[in-house]
Amino acid sequence: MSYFAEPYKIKVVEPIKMTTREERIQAIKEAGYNTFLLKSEDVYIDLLTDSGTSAMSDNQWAGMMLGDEAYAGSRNFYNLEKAIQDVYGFPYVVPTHQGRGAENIISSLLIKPGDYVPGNMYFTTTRAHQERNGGTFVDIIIDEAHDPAVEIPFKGNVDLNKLEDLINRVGADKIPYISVAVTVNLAGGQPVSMANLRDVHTLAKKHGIRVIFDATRAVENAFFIKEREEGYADKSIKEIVREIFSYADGCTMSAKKDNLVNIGGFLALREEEIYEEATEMLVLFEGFPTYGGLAGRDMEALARGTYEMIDEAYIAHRVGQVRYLGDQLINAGIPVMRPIGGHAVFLDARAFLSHLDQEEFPAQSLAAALYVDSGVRGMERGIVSAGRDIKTGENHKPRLELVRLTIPRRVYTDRHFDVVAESVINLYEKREEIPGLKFVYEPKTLRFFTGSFEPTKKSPIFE
Ligand code: PLI
Repeated sequence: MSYFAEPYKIKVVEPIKMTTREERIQAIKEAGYNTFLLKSEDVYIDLLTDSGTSAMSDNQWAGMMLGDEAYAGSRNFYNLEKAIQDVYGFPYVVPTHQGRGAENIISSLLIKPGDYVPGNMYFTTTRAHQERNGGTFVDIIIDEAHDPAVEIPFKGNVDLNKLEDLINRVGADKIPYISVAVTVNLAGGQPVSMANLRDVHTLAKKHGIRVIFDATRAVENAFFIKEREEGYADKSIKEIVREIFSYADGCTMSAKKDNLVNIGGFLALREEEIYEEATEMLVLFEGFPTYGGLAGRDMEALARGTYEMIDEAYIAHRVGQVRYLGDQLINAGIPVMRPIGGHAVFLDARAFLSHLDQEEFPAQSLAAALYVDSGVRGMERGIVSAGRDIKTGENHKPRLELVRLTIPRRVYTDRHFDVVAESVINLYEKREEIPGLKFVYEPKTLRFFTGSFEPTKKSPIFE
């Protein structure tokens, strides 16, 4: 059986508000056509992100009551440390409030001005921290990852030639570490193969360069390896996760994704010296080493979530539910990023709204139009998210211009995804009417969060 019903049942429900089209037109106008600025209570099905939006289990909630809120030496920290050592295989664990807390620490410790940080496609906060510390991000993902239509099993792979060329061009001493995301968020949640991770590690070690993984959705990556890579079908998800991380010197983690918690993150490391330096930064920016940026109860929920995420039935259903939505759209001929990834379905806004120029922000407009149509909230992942080049001030123009429909873990039923599919198909039928947008307010950093827009012309879509 490839896709089965939820391997859990519902014990608590959270009612959601139904809104009218008129209310939604007003709400999106007030939000400056930016779905980040909508009030959550005005949203029917919230697919903005899978970050911190998971439903926790009864076991995790029970653990919350066992929070030991001591400033130092909380028992929940030791439970968390043990879980991370066991599941990921790193000896040193630095708890942070979320992923970017870990990114701040590792980037500040390892990157010097003038350095280069190769990575398999950028992620917004990851690149922002690298640049803040004087590094230049260099994209070393395979070319196919930038084409939404190419269907290959491991579209998140590193192009080893691009990596080797960079090492030869700038020298290994200018590369503090290679940053590898498993899976690759902005490439559509696409996985990296085990063989590729192994090869990156071998090449890095040949040149004495560290490899730091972004572990945010590594369990989803492990599922794809089990499903698609020869020799892994009979291995457990836990074994695959352990092997993945055996090819890294450390990882940053936004535990708000894989690990099924609403807040939390960590930096995990293999080298004692870096760990010691990291804890010095931790006390400055996050908190004491046995809590970082977290309450005892949060660390307990995270420790328990770290085991729930590697449950075979859980992860098969998780990826299957994302695919359930994706397949409905593919069958209806909607242009989406192929193949369907681990955490989200990405609409290809460039193909969907081929009448718009990329500088009219097609994905931003499509996300706003979807909200008005059905109260479904997605997120722009295209030219707005990519921001401007820090040297030239010009817009980065990514080939991928996407609307991300991100699936929270254990939150919605398949019926919700039927509604989402119906709305996207409805919009596709009247896509010519969807207008472009222009900035009314453009923040200097991470502009997608708080920027606001207005339509370039009047359209029935927004009236
Ligand atoms: O949001 P944080 O600070 O816990 O984590 C930052 C972060 C790092 N790496 C990756 C791959 C992410 O996806 C990520 C956060 N992602 C968000 C918020 C998202 O909506 O995808």
